Amino acid sequence: MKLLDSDIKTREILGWKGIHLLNYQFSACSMKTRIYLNLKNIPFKSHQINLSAGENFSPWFQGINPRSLVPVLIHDGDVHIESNDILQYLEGCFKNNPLIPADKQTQVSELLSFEDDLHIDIRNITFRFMVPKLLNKGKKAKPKSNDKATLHGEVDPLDDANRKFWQEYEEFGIKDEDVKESLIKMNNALKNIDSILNENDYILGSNLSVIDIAWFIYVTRIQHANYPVQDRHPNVHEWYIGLYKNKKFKDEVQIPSIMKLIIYLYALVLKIKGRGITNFLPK
Ligand SMILES: N[C@@H](CCC(=O)N[C@@H](CS)C(=O)NCC(=O)O)C(=O)O
Repeated sequence: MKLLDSDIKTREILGWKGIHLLNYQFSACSMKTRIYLNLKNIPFKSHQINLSAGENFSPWFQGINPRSLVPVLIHDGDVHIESNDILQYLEGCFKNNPLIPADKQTQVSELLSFEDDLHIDIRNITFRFMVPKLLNKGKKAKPKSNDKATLHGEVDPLDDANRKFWQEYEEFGIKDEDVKESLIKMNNALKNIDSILNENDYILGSNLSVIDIAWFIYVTRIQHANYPVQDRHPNVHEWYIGLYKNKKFKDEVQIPSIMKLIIYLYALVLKIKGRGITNFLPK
């Protein structure tokens, strides 16, 4: 989704030449975009927006993305938001190493949109089983900036939805019924992918595509949350191991040892309390 020049209030970026990615090292959608850029050998300048410190709600960033979300692509001063739109836009610009087969553009678009719909579920699973609430304090949505970017001239409703998510998270955390629902959806999607991978090397058939990148990120994330991928979806596990061997994938999903330790200890506490992920998974 390309923004209009008049949408952008942080005007300095309009003069940026080449490819710039405003992203956060540990954000799922950012990882997806970086892996894509790596696989296509597209040189880009990465600008880190620290979500844990709430930098996505700084007036500077709010003046760029009306949704206050990463990633944002700036290509010769044009601003693009929404990770899946960014991939499809870049594929149109860079024809080398195709990752969206020309004859499957509609299917890819539908599958990316399905994946995007599950983003809230990945959030629920992450913030319920991977990141203790205490560590998410800085994530409270900061007030709307006076110079907020617009979406094609209008106020963007998805920004309010995101702010509401953080407000409810602050008050209630992730509720049992929400995370259960999210796990059902994730389990169903992975079951389906598992049966596809029983017959194919990749999700779209015999060639690697953006759909593999997108699901590689989700599988990374749910594994961190201790979802038993290998037990439940063995073909997905095999496919994942294969992709993980590639540095262009692997390097983008690394997390620091301290984060691994926190995740491990948090999972242990939840397990002892009988509130771990396995207590919520569908049969
Ligand atoms: N549909 C959007 C989702 C973007 C999104 O939710 N990004 C997250 C990181 S993965 C973010 O910026 N979160 C910051 C926040 O919620 O405050 C996309 O694909 O770009």
